[in-house]
Amino acid sequence: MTNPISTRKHGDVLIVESNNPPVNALSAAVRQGLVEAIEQGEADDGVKALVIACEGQTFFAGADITEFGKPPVMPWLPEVVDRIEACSKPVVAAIHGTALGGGLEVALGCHYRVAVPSAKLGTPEVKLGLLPGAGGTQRLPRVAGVEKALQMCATGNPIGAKEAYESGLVDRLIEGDLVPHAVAYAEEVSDVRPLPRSSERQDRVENVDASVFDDFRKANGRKFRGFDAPDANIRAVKVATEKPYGEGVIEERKLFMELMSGGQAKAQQYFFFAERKAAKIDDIPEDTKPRDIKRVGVIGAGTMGGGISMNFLSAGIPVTIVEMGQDALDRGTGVVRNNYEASATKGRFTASQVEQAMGLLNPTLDFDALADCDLIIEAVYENMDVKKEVFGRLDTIAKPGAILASNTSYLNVDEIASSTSRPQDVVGLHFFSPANIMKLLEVVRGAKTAPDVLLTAMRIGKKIRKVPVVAGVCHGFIGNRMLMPRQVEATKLLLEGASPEQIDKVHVEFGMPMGPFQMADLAGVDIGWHRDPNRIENIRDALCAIERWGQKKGAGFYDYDEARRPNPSPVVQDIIEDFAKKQGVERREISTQEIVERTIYPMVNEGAKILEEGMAQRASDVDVVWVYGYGWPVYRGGPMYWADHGEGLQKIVDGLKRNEERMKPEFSFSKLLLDKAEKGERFTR
Ligand code: T1G
Repeated sequence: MTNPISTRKHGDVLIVESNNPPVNALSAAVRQGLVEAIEQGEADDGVKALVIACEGQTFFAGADITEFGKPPVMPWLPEVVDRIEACSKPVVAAIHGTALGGGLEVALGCHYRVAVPSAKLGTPEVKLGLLPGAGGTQRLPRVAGVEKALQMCATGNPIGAKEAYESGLVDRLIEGDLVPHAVAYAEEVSDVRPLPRSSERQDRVENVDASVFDDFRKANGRKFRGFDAPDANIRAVKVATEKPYGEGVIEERKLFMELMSGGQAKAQQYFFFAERKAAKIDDIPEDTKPRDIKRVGVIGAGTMGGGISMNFLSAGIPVTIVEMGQDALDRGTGVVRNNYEASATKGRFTASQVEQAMGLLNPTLDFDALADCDLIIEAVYENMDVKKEVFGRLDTIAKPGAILASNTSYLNVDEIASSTSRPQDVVGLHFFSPANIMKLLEVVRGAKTAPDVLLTAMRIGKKIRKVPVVAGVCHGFIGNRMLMPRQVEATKLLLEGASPEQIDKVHVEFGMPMGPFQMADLAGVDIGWHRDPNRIENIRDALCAIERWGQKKGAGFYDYDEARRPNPSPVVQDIIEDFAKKQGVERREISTQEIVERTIYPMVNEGAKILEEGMAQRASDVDVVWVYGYGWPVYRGGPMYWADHGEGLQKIVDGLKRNEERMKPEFSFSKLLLDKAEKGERFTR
């Protein structure tokens, strides 16, 4: 193993550089090399100061997550950071890319920090179910202040170099070449004594009003609900205001070990790698090249078409958006502008970025304008005939090599492809609504989709900041297919005696953002309704017939007040009881356990069927779909991880068997699930 840390002298400054691609993770070799470099600099009388920098993409992006769960290898990170800080000569951190987690802790161990304006600094440990475990929760508030430390540690969101400079976390912003300027800065401070050691600073952690911690908790209650790590981060930062550094880090270590040994951290670390694995396509040739996407076409300027367009516009890719009529076109482009302006008021975009994005949008009624697009995405009415007609026309207009994508959320992509002479260029790009916000993108691989088309779809998905997951052609692909058994059983449970609020409560307490009926009201109870108010065959038809179409109508499964808060509806309760009577369903008390076994366990069973049919590449992809597409609580890893590590497959099989009769005829066991349970195997690592 070559030493990833190299040293070279520039005048009387020792430059210590890490070369540990891809992100300079603080592996054992890097940690060892840093300690040796510090000792080398300290022992050399010709050295008056040191600079620590990283080659490649980024400054240290944190501890090496691949080492987690393995026996610790010395020196461990807290020791390395303390050794840097104890150096008798000034050490300057030269930051570019992302100084994250242990990487920021190394920078905090340095006496000074300089950064290029594009750099980001953060403590994302909380997203791994952890907290900064190398002194970060004690040094960060001492350098950047308690409020900034709370925001960074408890949310895990990085801040930019400018914000870091304004908070005191960065001492100087470097315009131009980073390392030479960092060396010059080191020259400047080489004689400054006493050395500014972060752990010794008290001015920013004294006389702190203790209410700031509870206020922060309250302000973020919804976001942190169910998670262990955010509160542990808040507690650790609070200790920095109560105890000297030496005692504070002992408390930090205790909290860190508690989190590390807990199930949530394991689930969130599993998910970190699951998300990255989803980007990989297992079975295409290594040398497959993606096609170049310079211009995108979108057909349909409705909610989805507009949202889809925004993803590309925000990534600087021009979009030609086509509609059938001028009114619809104007309405669609108006919605796009309004969305941008609404985001600008929240500080997500500057006014010039909005104009820049809108300047890339080319609205037109002329279908032929799509002829020069490299990727054309259809977002028209969810009807197979309509889609086949659109693709048939596209086939005559689109240039050779253009990728033709459908945004369908259920329909058969192979059948759509069959309406063209180029099925190899057809793929599904299933965006989730709102398309400009939701990160999940199901990339539906047709039987004839070419490898380079699939690869291009995955790459462009990442470029527009989505999390793309490959799905096979089946009804509902991965996410919506697993949603169906949940909805079927939830509706049957209404007839059998459970209320919408009882079922939703079970799901919300499980950690979902909302339950099945709140979700139906949000999306629209009338989605997929046959629209004949006289044809009432189920509870949904009955609600739609009296225009209880959900939140948009102020009433659906719930009544909504002016603040859109859901209230149980006596009208709905009557409809349910009416239906139960008509269908001769005897109502009874339904337990929480039965609701879990009949609405969450069948999702795992369906996920297993998806895997046995090859409709997902791997179980962790199913988990990525559910976390990013539906808000499955990431501290439970995802449906398949939770089945393995949360419930256990045998318990799930037993629960499904207990309810099998009530779930027929829709329900049937996945053979893969039965097989794995019997053999004591797992879906995920
Ligand atoms: N350790 C090991 N591997 C890592 C890694 C890490 N910290 N970060 C990324 N990788 C791998 C990743 O799996 C992928 O591998 C490749 O690098 C590129 O990653 C004591 C305990 C830095 C913003 O949480 O946020 O420090 O798939 O696809 O989009 O207090 O990676 O190619 O085989 O994400 O350019 C805290 C996690 C750790 C940062 C770059 N640090 N990383 O994004 O590339 S805990 C983090 C990221 C800690 C201390 C605590 C991102 C990135 P492969 P990528 P990217």
